[in-house]
Amino acid sequence: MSEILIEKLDSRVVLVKLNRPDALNALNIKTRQLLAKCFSALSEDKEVRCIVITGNASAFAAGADIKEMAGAGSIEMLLRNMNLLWKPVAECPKPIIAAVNGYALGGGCELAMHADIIIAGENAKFGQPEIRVGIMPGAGGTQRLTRAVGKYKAMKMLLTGEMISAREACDMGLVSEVVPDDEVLNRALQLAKKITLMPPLAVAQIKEVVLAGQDASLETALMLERKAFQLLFDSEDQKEGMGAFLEKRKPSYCGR
Ligand code: DAK
Repeated sequence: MSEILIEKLDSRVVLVKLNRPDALNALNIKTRQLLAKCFSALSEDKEVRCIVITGNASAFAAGADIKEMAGAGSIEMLLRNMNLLWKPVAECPKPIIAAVNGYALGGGCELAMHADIIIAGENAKFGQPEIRVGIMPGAGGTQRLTRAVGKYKAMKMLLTGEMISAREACDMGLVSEVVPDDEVLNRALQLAKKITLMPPLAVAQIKEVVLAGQDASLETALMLERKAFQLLFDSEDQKEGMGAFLEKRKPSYCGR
């Protein structure tokens, strides 16, 4: 059985499922290599409009695989160059929805934070417990988390390694929506379906501008927004969307 399972639900939505149940979906090197390969391919697949990533009922992912890191030295960690494997996920231009049940810890929480929308089950638990095993986050935990929830909530999680509930995570801005555990995947897929019906160029521009804008000054970010906004007026889908509104019918977007 592969460490990740990839299912095309229809040609536009792809479900990526982490599949190491015996290790609470801990992200070993093999899993991350497969994830990198999968996200590179999905990024280039013109049919795919939304990706849902999930785990199982017990865990989204309980972190990087501690068994693979325990004996490593710093040069070995450097040579593993794991950031190259996170890149295809971080740079994926398609919307990513994380459907989280159970533990999303360490690298698992960081993987969820690579998503654009996070749907969590009521009993999901989030945390950055790396400090408890003598290290610190290495895939965005100090940065994406702080940007999502602010310094004081982030510091508390990072310095104590304490887990937080899905509700707390939602209240602080780390989760988009909390639903009953058994509805997580359905809700994520429902949102994915909704996104696939939106104009793909606008979807892609929104994702690009939100992510790039976060790291720019407000002035620069607003300029990025303005340029992307103007660009969309040359798309067939802008004419279709506004035409459909005026003609009181449903739009049908072609992605051009
Ligand atoms: N790694 C490896 N195995 C893990 C694991 C992990 N992170 N988490 C759980 N497992 C395994 C357990 O070893 C156990 O396997 P067996 O002993 O049965 O073979 C099985 O999953 C079930 O776990 P437990 O028996 O512990 O289950 P419990 O329900 O009692 O406890 C738990 C669940 C989630 C509270 C506990 O398993 C736990 O504390 N897990 C570790 C959580 C953690 O510390 N996560 C952070 C890991 S460090 C990098 C980027 C990022 C990172 C590193 C590098 N680069 C760019 C270089 C990230 C680092 C991390 O995430």
